[in-house]
Amino acid sequence: MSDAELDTQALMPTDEDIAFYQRNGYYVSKQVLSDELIDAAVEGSERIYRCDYDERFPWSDNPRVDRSFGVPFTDRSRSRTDGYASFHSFGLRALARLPIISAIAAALTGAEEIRYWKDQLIYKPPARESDENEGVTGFHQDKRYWATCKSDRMITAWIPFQDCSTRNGCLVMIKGSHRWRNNHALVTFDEKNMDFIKEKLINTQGDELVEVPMELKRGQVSFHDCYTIHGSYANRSDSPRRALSVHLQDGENRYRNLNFLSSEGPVYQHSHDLVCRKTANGLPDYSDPEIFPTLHPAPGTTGHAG
Ligand SMILES: O=C(O)CCC(=O)C(=O)O
Ligand SMILES: [Fe+2]
Repeated sequence: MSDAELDTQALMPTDEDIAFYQRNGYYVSKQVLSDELIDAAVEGSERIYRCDYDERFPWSDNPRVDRSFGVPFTDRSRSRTDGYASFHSFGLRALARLPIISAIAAALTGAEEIRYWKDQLIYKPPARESDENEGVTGFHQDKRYWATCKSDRMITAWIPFQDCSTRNGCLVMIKGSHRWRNNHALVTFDEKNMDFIKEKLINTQGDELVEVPMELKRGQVSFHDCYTIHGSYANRSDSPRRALSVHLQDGENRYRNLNFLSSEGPVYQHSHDLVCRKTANGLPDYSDPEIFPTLHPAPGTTGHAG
C-alpha cells in the first residue's frame, strides 16, 4: 500500500463506527479535509454569491431549477441556501466529489457504488435580535424531498467550513430517528418553530427524542441516513456559519414516477428532472454521468482489493 492508501485507510470508519451508524442514523468522521480544500470552498462560495460562476450550464439561469441563480447575496443578515453550487464553483466541486467522502458513504451504507445526487450551500448569519429564528433549519428528513427516488439507502455528508458547536448553530441529529415510521410530514426544512415540529409532527413511536449536536472541528464531516431527522438552531455567535451538504445516492437508485397519483400535473417532481438526460421512455435518468457522476469506486478503479 502506498502512503496515500494507508492514510485513507486510517480515515475510514471502523466496523464499530458502521454498526453505530446503522443503530443511530449518523456518524462523525475523523479530520478528513485539508485547510486548503476548505479555504477554496469558502472562496468558491463568495464567488457564487457574486454570481461569478466558474462554469455555466444551459439551466444555470432557470429559476425553476433554483431560485438563487443570478441573484447576488448582498443582505448578509439573512440566511441563504444555494442548490447546484458545486456545478458553478470548482472549489465547491472538489469538496462535493472528494473520494474520501464517497468512500466513507459507501462503507456506512454498504453500497458498492455511490453517485453524486445533489448539494446545498448554506449560509447561516448571526441571528439578529429582531429575528431570533433567522437561519433555523427545521427538523426534517432529507428523503421526504426526494419522493422521485426509489432508493432508501441515500446518505448526506454535512461539511461545515469552520468549527461548529451549539453556539453557532451546528447540525443536530435526532438519535435513532431513521428507524421511526410514519414521519411523512417532515418536509419542514423551512419551518422555524422547532417545538411545533417536535410536539406535533414527529412520531417517535414511544422512544425518547434525543437531540445530538454535531460539534465538529473544521475538517470533520458528519454523515446521516436519508431518514434521520435533523435540523439546526439559530447561530448565536458573531460570525456566519457556512456549510455544504452533499447528498449521495447508491448505484441502485432509480427515478420513480408517482405522478399517476395526481390529476393536477406533475406534483412529484425534483428540479433535477428539468436538468438531467431522459431514458428511452422519456423519464429522468438518475444515472446521467453529467449530473450524477459516479464517485465510488473512484473512476478507473474496480474498487476491489483483489
Ligand atoms: O446546515 C443545515 O442547517 C441543514 C443541513 C441539512 O439539512 C442537511 O445536511 O441535510
Ligand atoms: Fe437535510
